[in-house]
Amino acid sequence: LPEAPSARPGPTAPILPPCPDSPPGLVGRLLIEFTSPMPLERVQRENPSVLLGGRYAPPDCTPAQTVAVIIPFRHREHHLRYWLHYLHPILRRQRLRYGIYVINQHGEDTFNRAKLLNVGFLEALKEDASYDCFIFSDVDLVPMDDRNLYRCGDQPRHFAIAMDKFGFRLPYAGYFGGVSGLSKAQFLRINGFPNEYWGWGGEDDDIFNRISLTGMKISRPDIRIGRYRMIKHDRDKHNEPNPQRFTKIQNTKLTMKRDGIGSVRYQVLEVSRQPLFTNITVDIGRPP
Ligand code: UDH
Repeated sequence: LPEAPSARPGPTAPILPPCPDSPPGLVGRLLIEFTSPMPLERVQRENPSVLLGGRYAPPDCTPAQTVAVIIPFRHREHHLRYWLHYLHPILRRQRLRYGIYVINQHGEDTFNRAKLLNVGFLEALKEDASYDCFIFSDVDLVPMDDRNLYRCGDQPRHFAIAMDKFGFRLPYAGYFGGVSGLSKAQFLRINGFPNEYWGWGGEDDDIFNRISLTGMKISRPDIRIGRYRMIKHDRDKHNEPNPQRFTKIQNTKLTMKRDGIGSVRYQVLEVSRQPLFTNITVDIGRPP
């Protein structure tokens, strides 16, 4: 594979001042729609400053963090084009140093979102050991406000708190789904995410439990800023609601020690650096 260009300044690059805490040039509320056609060539043309593999660093300042955005994925190319179209400009305006990782589940066995996110954490770090903030985003969720900053803080962050499909409200107090962010240290403190939730549902509640059980608290943006549009879609094949989810989330305290980032087993089949993202196709096995 070709060497990925580095998003970090080289030895001859000038030393840039730290990026300001509130990025200048944000626009606030955004118009998000999913009706115009969105060919990948167009999205690539719109984002010439993004480096191979979906890496970016601001030209005028040094960010405090390096952010890996991890997307669980299978058969959603159409959604990914909208996501890239909207998110790259937003993340640039937020003055982030970042990389985009699409973790593509190989084969047609039952989908496993949380296990794919664990794979994303490990594989992103293999590419660049300087990642210290991990944002986990569904491919069909686009923020409606660029003041919703994709960065990590002293507590795990929940970004997608006001989705259109839930009437722009949090569906329940412990909801942690859609888009969330943990620093490397926070992620390791909860032993990462569970690997044993096959099919739809429950894994986000298990992650919420892990966070509470380790004495951390969820941080959230203002409800007017944490608004999201979801791309409408039918239920995917091979991601049926998991009937075990209700009992499993009762047992997080017992399972989180043995099931997590320390026990994840998988095989990377392909790493492919595309112009706007890195695609990692992975065999994560199948439910027992
Ligand atoms: N995902 C895929 N491919 C799949 C399944 C899931 O890429 O086959 C990823 C994708 O990033 C998606 C995320 O996992 O955004 C979460 O899955 P989801 O979008 O299916 O979950 P959500 O709760 O929808 O958004 C549930 C089905 C809704 C059916 C509504 C019918 N009107």
